[in-house]
Amino acid sequence: MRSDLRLVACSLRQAARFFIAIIGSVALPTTVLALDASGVRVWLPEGVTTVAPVIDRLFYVVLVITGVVFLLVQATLLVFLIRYRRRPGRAAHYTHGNNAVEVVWTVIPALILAWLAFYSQRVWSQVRGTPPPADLHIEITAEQFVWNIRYAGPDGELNTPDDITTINQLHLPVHQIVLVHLKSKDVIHSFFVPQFRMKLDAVPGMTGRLWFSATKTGHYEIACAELCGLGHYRMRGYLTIESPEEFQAWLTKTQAENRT
Ligand SMILES: [Cu+2]
Repeated sequence: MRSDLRLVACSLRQAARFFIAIIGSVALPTTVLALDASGVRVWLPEGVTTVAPVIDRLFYVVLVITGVVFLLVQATLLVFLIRYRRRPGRAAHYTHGNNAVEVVWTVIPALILAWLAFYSQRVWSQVRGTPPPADLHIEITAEQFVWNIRYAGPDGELNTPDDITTINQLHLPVHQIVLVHLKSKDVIHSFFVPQFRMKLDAVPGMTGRLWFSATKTGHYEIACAELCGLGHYRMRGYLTIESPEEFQAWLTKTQAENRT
């Protein structure tokens, strides 16, 4: 038992030394996070909704934890492979293992996973839980291979004769809470705007619900993130985030075009 412990301690020391040599790589996600926070894009595209920072933080926390565990496991494996390789004249050593070490490497990951479960649940309920009262309701119906977009007309109600409709052109006002009612006419599609950190399947027969508030004006692309047929690659929408005044002007113009 004591010799087992000494063996484990010695190998762990060696693994630690090896790990220190490659610890530079652990600093990578931290650097990426710091650069992202300072506005330099190295990995994820810019996040332009109110919930994007919380989603990104969760992503990087998971990345750092799994990155450290990955490096530790690989370093230990390498050290053991070299240190205990077959050598002439050295007999194999039989060991049943070490209960204390096994308890430690079971309890620590279990605690980390439980903490991550609670942490991600908090983020999930913020992003996909009950939406806050919306400033604007729109309906998006996916179809092979376009996005049909519907705004309420002057009566403020969706699915009435005065609705304003567009194809693939989604304009939204900045800093307003938008609630999307997402539908599909035919097969499963998926509404995806990477900069919004938003992705939701459009399932025939169901109405999905997605809310967000954009924090920056600009032009973005809506991708279909579900292989939905031969034309899937060209199922692309254009999203413009603009000031409320510009949005109103665009809506009025589109309404006039709908009538002609
Ligand atoms: Cu599609």
